[in-house]
Amino acid sequence: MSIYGKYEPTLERILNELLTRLENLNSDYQARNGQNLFEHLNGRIKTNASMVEKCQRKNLPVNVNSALRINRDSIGIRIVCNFIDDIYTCIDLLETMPDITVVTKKDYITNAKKNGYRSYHMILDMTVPEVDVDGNQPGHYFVEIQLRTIAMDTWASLEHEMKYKHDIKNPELISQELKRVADELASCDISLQTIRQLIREEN
Ligand code: 0O2
Repeated sequence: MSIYGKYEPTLERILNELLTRLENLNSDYQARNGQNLFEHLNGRIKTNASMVEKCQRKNLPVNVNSALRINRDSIGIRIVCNFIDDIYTCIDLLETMPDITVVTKKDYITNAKKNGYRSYHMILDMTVPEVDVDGNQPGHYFVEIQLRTIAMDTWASLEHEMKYKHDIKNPELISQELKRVADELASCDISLQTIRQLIREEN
């Protein structure tokens, strides 16, 4: 039996609804502005094994309350944008969705993590017609949104892969190099945005 129990179909439905809404937002934006709001989207329900491992790592009881209430990333969506500005436009649009309240925001773009990680994280509280784990109906479900540029996403994927390689001979050097590359990519993101601005000013 999954840690999500009878709530799993609701998680799947919410994920699919949000992905559709975001795709529609992108199409509308494209129609109005002639360019994409984001380059691509990924969504996932955190796997049972991964959620159980997270509960154990945090010394939480392995149950549905920990999975859906204490941990807030059972539903996760990653929005990957071409330019930094587009991330903040997406955030503004997400905040206007009527059945969504933003619970937390972490701007690791303005304040990068020590290892060089950059991304913007939001936890949303979404009101849905289905019952939730506290017995409320309409219910409330948390959703984690991560917003990044393509460069930030490339770096995070590589760094994530490195974390699971335990046979690295010189981890300090690798961390140092990863940090250096993260900073170089951040500088490229700023340059790309400046180039876009220059092109816009010419038109
Ligand atoms: P997965 O497999 O991606 O879901 P939390 O850990 O969620 O209880 P915290 O520490 O406040 O709470 O979360 P934060 O800082 O918002 O980051 C959560 C997620 O961001 C992680 O989820 C990663 O996906 C991503 N992340 C954060 N820091 C890093 C980093 O240094 N490198 C990379 N590659 N990703 C990072 P999970 O649950 O760890 O994993």
